[in-house]
Amino acid sequence: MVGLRYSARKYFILLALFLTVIIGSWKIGRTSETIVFEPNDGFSGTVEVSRRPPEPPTWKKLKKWEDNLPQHNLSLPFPEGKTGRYVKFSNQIKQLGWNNVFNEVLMNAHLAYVSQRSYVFQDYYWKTDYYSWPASQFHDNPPRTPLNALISGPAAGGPWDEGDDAPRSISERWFDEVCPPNELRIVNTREVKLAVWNSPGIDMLNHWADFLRNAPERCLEIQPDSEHDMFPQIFDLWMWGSTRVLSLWDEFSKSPVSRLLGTSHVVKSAVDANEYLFRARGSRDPYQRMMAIHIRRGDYLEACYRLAYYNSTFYSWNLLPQFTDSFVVPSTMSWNSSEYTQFYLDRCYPEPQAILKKVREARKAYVDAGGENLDVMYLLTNAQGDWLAGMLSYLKKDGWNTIVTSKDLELTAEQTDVNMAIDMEFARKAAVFIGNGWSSFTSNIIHRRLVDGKTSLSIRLW
Ligand SMILES: Nc1nc2c(ncn2[C@@H]2O[C@H](COP(=O)(O)OP(=O)(O)OP(=O)(O)O)[C@@H](O)[C@H]2O)c(=O)[nH]1
Ligand SMILES: *[C@@H]1O[C@H](CO)[C@@H](O)[C@H](O)[C@H]1NC(C)=O
Ligand SMILES: *[C@@H]1O[C@H](CO)[C@@H](O)[C@H](O)[C@H]1NC(C)=O
Ligand SMILES: *[C@@H]1O[C@H](CO)[C@@H](O)[C@H](O)[C@H]1NC(C)=O
Repeated sequence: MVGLRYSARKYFILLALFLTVIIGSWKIGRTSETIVFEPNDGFSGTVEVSRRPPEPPTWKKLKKWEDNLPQHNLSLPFPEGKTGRYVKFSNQIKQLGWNNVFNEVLMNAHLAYVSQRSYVFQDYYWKTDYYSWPASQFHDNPPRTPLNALISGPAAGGPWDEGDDAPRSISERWFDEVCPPNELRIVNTREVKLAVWNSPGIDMLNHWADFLRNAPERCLEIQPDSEHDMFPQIFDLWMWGSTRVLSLWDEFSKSPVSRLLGTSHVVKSAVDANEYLFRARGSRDPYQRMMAIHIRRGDYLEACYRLAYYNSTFYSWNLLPQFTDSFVVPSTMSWNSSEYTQFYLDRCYPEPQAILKKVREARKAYVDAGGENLDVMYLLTNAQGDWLAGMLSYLKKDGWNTIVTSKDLELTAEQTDVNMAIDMEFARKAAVFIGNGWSSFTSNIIHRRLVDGKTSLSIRLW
């Protein structure tokens, strides 16, 4: 078909972007050798063996709960039930870090919402390296976590606003019931995507929404064009890793998908169980006095070198212009010089003195603007042993009376499974948050903070 293949020039640009983004956010380059040399650091999100419950959870009850959602009922009137309109995005990215998946889940759910179709939610499929238990203990390969363990809200089947008659999201298991093969239209992304493959995010959204709204079939399944498109997502990594995403912010941040996004019951239970750690000094609301800092370590050093080599910008919402800590390389620095690379490392992989400096500056700016004094610190990290001990002693000297890290949490098997979402929840609630501009983990925390109404002054980037 004419126009299907990208022209050679476009392909070249795509390839350059591919390298940028892959290395920036995906770390597909992490080889088994890296893991052998850095047995702990290779597994950034996972809980150390000594802290990990012996068996991974089966999620039996939660799966049953999902199966029993009230919208899983053929008798419901339009736009739900057997006459309802549905869209399943089978091109959604799988087996990557949770946060690369999470931003796409939310944006697809918003797309389904504006298209007046029920969004089909799916389990989170782990990138096996990141799972907290070894392959010998997997219940499924790759391991899967029900979406409702990680989040709650309309994207995961929760209710819309009162009075909003949009169809609720359904599970992929229910999709097979309500959309039998003879009523299903399969759409390959190539049929729709090419027209907007390099457009501002908002144009991609509107183009797909028109298509999904106008398609007469009740049941649509979007399948990936894996043959021609390296990232066959609707909102793909080219978009998340560039300023094209920003045109979506206004609409997306006001969407009920964002406003009604909630914390899962599993995450909430872990926050409740561990919150006492932050009350060492008996304060009423520890979050009002809390700064949360996201420090990527271990494998991230390698990633930061590559981010510099490929001139990577910040990721997604970290690019929003209202933040004071934007990242612009001075034009006087020449690419791939040691000065240029160091400029990236200072921001991407800050050393303890730089971390302290930023923490002081962020605290001062917050207090000067009328914020409460901050003396509770939550340090979210994949850093190990010695490095962390050193960092903690510096912070203590700097007047942080209560310091808690990811390693201090006590978690059940279910909570261990979703440990990244628990860290993100503490970072969401803290008065001030400092994150890593290249990280999707940071970007999704920022999304929630802004939707919660937190100020841009309370959101800092190394
Ligand atoms: N608990 C916890 N997990 C983390 C932290 N930083 C990174 N991770 C996890 O480390 C794992 C590997 O990260 P990535 O593949 O990079 O995943 P990601 O969630 O998309 O995030 P980014 O790398 O930040 O873009 C993921 O499961 C992350 O959620 C942290 O501070 N705390
Ligand atoms: C399914 O929906 C119908 C119509 O609203 C309702 O009468 C019925 O009780 C529902 N079934 C279940 C199991 O909730
Ligand atoms: C990064 O920038 C330099 C200098 O502008 C350029 O030569 C190089 O091709 C760029 N690399 C990528 C992957 O865009
Ligand atoms: C970039 O810098 C590194 C380290 O100095 C060097 O080994 C490499 O050859 C350089 N690459 C290019 C394309 O200049």
